[in-house]
Amino acid sequence: MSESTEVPAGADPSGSLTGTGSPAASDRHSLTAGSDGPIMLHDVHFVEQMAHFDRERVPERVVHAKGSGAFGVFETTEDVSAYTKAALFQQGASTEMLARFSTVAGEMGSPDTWRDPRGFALKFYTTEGNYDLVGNNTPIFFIRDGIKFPHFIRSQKRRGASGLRDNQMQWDFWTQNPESAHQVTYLMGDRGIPKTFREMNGYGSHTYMWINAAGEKFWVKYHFISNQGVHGLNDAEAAKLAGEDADFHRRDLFTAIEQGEFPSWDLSVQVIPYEEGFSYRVNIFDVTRTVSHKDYPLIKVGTMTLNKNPDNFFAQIEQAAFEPSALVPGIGLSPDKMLLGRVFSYADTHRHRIGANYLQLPVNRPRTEGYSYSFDGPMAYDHNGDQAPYAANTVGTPYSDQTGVAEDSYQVSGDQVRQAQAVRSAQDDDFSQAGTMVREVFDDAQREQFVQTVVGHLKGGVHGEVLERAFQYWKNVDAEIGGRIEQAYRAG
Ligand code: HDE
Repeated sequence: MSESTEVPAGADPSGSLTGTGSPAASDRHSLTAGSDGPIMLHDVHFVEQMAHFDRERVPERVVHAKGSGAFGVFETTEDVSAYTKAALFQQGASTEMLARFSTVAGEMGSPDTWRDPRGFALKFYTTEGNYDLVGNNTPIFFIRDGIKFPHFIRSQKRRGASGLRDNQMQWDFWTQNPESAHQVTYLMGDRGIPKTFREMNGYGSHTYMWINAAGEKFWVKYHFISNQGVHGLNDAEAAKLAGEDADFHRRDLFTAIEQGEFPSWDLSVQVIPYEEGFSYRVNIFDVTRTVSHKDYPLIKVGTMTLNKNPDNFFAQIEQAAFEPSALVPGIGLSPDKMLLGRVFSYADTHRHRIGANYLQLPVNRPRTEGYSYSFDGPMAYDHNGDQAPYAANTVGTPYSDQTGVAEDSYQVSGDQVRQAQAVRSAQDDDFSQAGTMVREVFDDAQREQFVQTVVGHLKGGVHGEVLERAFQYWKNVDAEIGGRIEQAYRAG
């Protein structure tokens, strides 16, 4: 008996195309020598479908692999021209943008609700080129020197033999790198697992430079405050959701936008005058530190609203390439060693993950027009026509020729050394700000929850010297909380 060839209800049998655009013979039957015979190699449609399928994936991001995104608009409602000349931050400007939210350590299919910081990556398609602000939902980070980053990330990922994650590795790394205390306190606290992507804040985390039209420089710290409020999940809620719906955060974001409930965030900045930045009591170029809001209050800039879901997840979210090196006039970097390490790493990983011409993809391409001296390469789509491939030339192709002090530069001096950033005061140590969070930001219930969360994490396989060091780590943060953690651990 031969197989049914009935066309299912709703199907359209009017024909599909091959990759070269001609009619495809069949999407349901390969070409064979007789109905029971072998497949013919000259079934080009079959061969093309298989070969393309074999190449359907690009490598997942080495960190922040699981993420979700949406398009939107950033509207500058306030006048901050005293601090920056960037076109996107001039009052009344409205700029199309893309946001991608992510977990850090998990792989592409990992549950959305694992305890982890969340990425908060933004791409603004400005009239002066793309501006990418690639931050997290926490204002701080685990380490202060980029050279430690691969080690830190490997301690969060999987063991060589078992392929399992290992809390012992995590605490071994954290306790040997006490600058992590502030971020680990945040991670184990109430905001350690956001309820949804919509209900978390975003931070630039590093200190960046702003430059106004007169050439004056300022240091800024970005705060995107959620208009949906900030809410978290506890371990039990998160574990339940991880089992029931690993894509809980992705589903929430997509559904909300689909239903017209557009999430929004107000952007404010802390502005630190240029000279003060070098002498403030904590090192503002150390990403493990926050800067007091009393000293530098938030100044509102505008509002970001996400109002459009991707048409295609792979093309627009998986292939989206965010990079802290994408800057526009009026915005610069700072001497933060983590930030400077990142400036190299992102475009490098994009060239590996997506390809040398990743900036030509619709989601990544700038909206500006002009001449560029980047030529050819794999999969070149845009081209330079018959433009002279060298500068300067006698045929008048524009080229750039700035000289002298760079507008977004800062002064540097000293020998080339390998040593940590300068400690500026007694408060500029690794434990003070973490201790303040435990004592002054958490309330009693949050402190109790925090103790339970840390103890639960330690009970997930932390032992021996690392366990002892973990108790000491928390005693250094706050003697009382450290004592409570040790006691609760030993009691249970
Ligand atoms: Fe990243 N990070 N990172 N990071 N990061 C990446 O870039 C890296 C750091 C952050 O949604 C990678 O495209 C180094 C801090 C986000 O596509 C990679 C260092 C902060 C995303 C990379 C850091 C972040 C990434 C992996 C230390 C918060 C997701 C794939 C010097 C302020 C972006 C990719 C997206 C992604 C490197 C530290 C945030 C490998 C070397 C600090 C939100 O390039």
